[in-house]
Order: sequence, then structure tokens, then C-alpha cells
Amino acid sequence: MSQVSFEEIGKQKPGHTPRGVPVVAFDPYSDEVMSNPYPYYQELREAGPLVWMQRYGTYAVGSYSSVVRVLTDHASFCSSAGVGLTNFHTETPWRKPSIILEVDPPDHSRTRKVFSRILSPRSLNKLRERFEQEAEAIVSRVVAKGVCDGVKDLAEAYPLKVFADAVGLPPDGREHLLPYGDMVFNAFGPQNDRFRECLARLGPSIEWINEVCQRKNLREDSFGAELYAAADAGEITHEEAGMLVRTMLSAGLDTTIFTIGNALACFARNPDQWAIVRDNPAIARQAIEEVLRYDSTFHSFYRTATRPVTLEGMQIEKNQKILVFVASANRDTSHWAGADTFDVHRKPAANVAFGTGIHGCAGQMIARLEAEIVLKALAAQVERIELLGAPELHFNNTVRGYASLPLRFVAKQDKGD
Ligand code: OVV
Repeated sequence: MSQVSFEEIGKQKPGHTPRGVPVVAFDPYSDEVMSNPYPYYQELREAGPLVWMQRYGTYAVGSYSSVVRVLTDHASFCSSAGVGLTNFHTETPWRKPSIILEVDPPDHSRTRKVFSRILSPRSLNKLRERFEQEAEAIVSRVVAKGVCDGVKDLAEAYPLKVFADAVGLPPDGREHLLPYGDMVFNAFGPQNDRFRECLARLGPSIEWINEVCQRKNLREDSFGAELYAAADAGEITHEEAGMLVRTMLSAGLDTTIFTIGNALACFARNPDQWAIVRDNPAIARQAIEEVLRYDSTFHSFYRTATRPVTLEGMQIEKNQKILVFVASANRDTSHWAGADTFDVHRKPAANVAFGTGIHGCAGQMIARLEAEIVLKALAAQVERIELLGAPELHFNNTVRGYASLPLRFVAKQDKGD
């Protein structure tokens, strides 16, 4: 098999099918597939542990074992060529690459160390009380309203308040966060209409983001302030501190918002599962894990082969992109019994919703904390979650969630019991 040169990557046309690799024809970025990707993921896994995505001229993995294999071999499957379809070695990224996501060791290790410390369970402890108070207030509001949009009124409202506060953002201008995040996650996919329309709509959001990443705009006693303190201590540069604030704002909103929305949809559609959490809120953390497995928020991203590498008995050429479907791995029936059933009693067995390996989500503990606290606040006040109409999906090239969820939160008769 011939080796693909740098220059050829990105210009590769569908049809350059490598020999011996099963071919998959569906477009994972089409509205049709995104509406319900799971039958397509099954097709992908049944085709084989490593396949060729004809539409985009990339390899892909969708089974649990091959996904884990790719993510735990960062030496062979790197992130520095970008974790989207765009190959940074040959194409121009839409923004300056992330210094923690789109980078390999040893550069990655230094930024990751600082970032992980600031988001460690230990440093998150001090946020719990404030997060709980805010969840109680927001949940009380939606319960009082009765009928609401579960996305706008709860799933968006909560992280836009508590996470943005924790980063140290000013209260004004936060409406720029979601258009920016939408762009970040669209940009991991192909430069399709969705990407172009999102970029065209962005307007002043990029400038606002860059502005609030500066030290003078961040509150004291915040993640942002801690990143700049790490710069004062010489662990990273001051410019890098600003870039890591950008990472928090890129990665920390859409993801948690969609996860909370997906949880609401799961429980509205499975009232028996809601009854379990409501009657035993201690299970909330495990239930969130099941939401993440069953309806993963981050669906897919890429790695790039650093050398000719054999995977699942097939040869991948250097510089080739490999599409990693974590949402498919989380539905792999050879790893999960009854994978397509939402079951909060399922024992948490290492789902890959947050990825795995050295690039495994650095914010996963705060993401879980937010979702768990919201679920517990709902469990304290809400008897039933009723779906009043068809949920509206939000289409994004990388993350999956809802644009709106018409819900009624039926209050418990006696909140005290
Ligand atoms: C994990 C993630 C998602 C989106 C953006 C970034 C990271 C970043 O580092 O900017």
C-alpha cells in the first residue's frame, strides 16, 4: 500500500478506497443521520472495527475496543494535526489551534497539568454549595412555571450562570458563548453548509471571547484568575493563560448544556427511570453516567496517524485521519448488554463519552458535578417530567443535543418528604 504524502491529505477524493478495508457510505454529518445516528453506528460496527468513510476519505472506528485502542495510543494517533477533519499540517484552521486539545506531548503535558489541577475534584469542592443553591433556584423557577422550555429555561440557564461565573466572566455579553461554542464544535467536522452558516452568523462573538480571556476582564477567585496565577508562577506564559481561558469557554458550555438537555429528554421519555432517581437521588451520579453512555453529547472527533500503523489487522498510512465515534462505542452491544436500553441501574463500566487516554476530558469532573446537582435539585422538587411536544434537535457537526424541549415539571405534593 502506498504511503500518502502530506500534500495529498485533504485533497483526497472519495473513491481512493484502501484495499481490504470495509467501506461505509453514509454521511455522519447529514441531517438524516444526525436525527438518529444509532442505526448507522450499528452498521458501522457491523462493517468492522476499522472502516473507510467513503464520503470524506478517512478511516473510522466505532466499536468499543477499537475506539479505546486509538485513544490510548497517542504516539501513533496524534492530536496536533487537529482533532477535526481539517488537517492542520496541510490546511489552515479557522482559529489559532488550542494549546491543550490540538497538541501532543511534551507540549500537551505542561498545559494539561495546570488545567487539570484547576479542575480537579479537590478544587471543585468549594464550588459545590454555590452550584447547589443556583440549581435549587433555577429548578424552583421552572417548577413554578410548570410549562417551560427545558433547554432555554434549565439546560442553558444553569451552565451559563454557574460555569461562566466559575470561569470569572462578567455577567454581560454571555449570549456570545453559545454561538462561539457552536462554531468550535462545527469546525471539528467538514466545511459543510452547517459550518459555513455558523461562521457567517458568528459576528462579534469571536472578539468578545478573545476580550474576556484577558486577565483584566476576569473576576478574582475564578478559574481564569487561577490560570493567570499559574502564569505568574512561571508554569505557563500569560498568553497561554488566556488561551486556556479560551479552552474553558470553548469546551465547557455547549457540552454540559446538551448533556443536561439529553438527561431531561431521557427522563421525560422514561418515566420509570425518573421515578428511580426521584426516589433515590443518591443514584444521580450513576444516572448521569448512563445518560452520557446512552446519549453521548460529544459524538465524534479525529486522530491522525503519525506513522504507517497497523490497526485491527489493517494498514493505515501516515497522516491519515481516523474518525473516532465515541457515541458508537458507548452503544456497542459486544461491550454493553442491552446497549440500546436506558437503564440508570447499569453499573458504570467506563463509558467513553469523555474520551480516554491523555486527552480524556479535563473538565469531566465539573461536567458531572453540574449535571448531578441539577438532577438532584429536580429529584427534590419534581414528581414527573412530561414531554408536551416533539423535542427539537440542535444540529452540530460534533455535539448532539436539543434546541428545545417542551416540558412540564410536575411538582411533588410535599417537597419535604
Ligand atoms: C475538548 C475541547 C473542545 C473544544 C475546544 C477545546 C477543547 C479547546 O481547547 O479549545
